[in-house]
Amino acid sequence: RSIEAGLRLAMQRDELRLMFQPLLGLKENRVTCVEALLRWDHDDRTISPVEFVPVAEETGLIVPIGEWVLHEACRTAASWPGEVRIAVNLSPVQFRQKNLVAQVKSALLEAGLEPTRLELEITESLLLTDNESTIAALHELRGMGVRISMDDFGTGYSSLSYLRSFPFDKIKIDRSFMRDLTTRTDSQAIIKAVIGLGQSLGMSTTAEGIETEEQLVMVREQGVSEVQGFLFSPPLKPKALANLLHSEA
Ligand code: G
Ligand code: G
Ligand code: MN
Ligand code: NA
Repeated sequence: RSIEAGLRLAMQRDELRLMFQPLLGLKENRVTCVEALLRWDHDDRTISPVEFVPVAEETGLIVPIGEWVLHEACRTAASWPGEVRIAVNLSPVQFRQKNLVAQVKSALLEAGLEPTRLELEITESLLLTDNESTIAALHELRGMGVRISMDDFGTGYSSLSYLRSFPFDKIKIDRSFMRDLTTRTDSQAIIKAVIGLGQSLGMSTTAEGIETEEQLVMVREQGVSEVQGFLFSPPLKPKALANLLHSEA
């Protein structure tokens, strides 16, 4: 397939880059974390990860691509103010690599970034198997001080059993629950329940996809720790993000 062929060459041709979307800590009232979002500039257009990550997962190309993302994200974050964390999306396919923990350590070491400044986001788009090696890798990463987030919470088949099987630090509530937040009391009830669930499990909660002031007011009232969305900021180029962080500091 053409995506696969192009993707094989994308890295050597320098066609991959990262955008960075800041997350606002509500208690801190500052950027607490920034999510790295992959882009592929190919044939005069920018291709979204929604299009190519599934192909990269099928072909195994997500392994070298994901390793590049880790290094690039950590390198970029190393120049930010010290209290800002970087969040990197990991595919479950990367967890099948025996050396995932070594890859993470190497990215941190090369960048000179403290492990406590790294968050790894995992979705259940592909099943993360709760075998011993995955659990051991997650515990080893957390033991180093790396945080683990559950991304797109509430969209998969097994969100709740995921929370029981894996040691997460943060729950990111999927943006589909924000869309009708101001008109549907059931979405409000779900968000409230997820925040409570997080509290009892010792996990913080982030609301994704906050686009309006009204949505912000509601999730703030309900007690989320952090918000992400176009209201606060879209994904930014590295330079614009660095400017934002340094103007805040
Ligand atoms: O940035 P955008 O909204 O286009 O991202 C779409 C999806 O792609 C999101 O679900 C996001 O988690 C995923 N994604 C973005 N960057 C990466 C990445 O570096 N690795 C993986 N595995 N997924 C990513
Ligand atoms: O699945 P994940 O949460 O990693 O997806 C991140 C993606 O969500 C990014 O590609 C980003 O462009 C997108 N995104 C970020 N904020 C908003 C928002 O407020 N509204 C919508 N519709 N998408 C958003
Ligand atoms: Mn994410
Ligand atoms: Na998400």
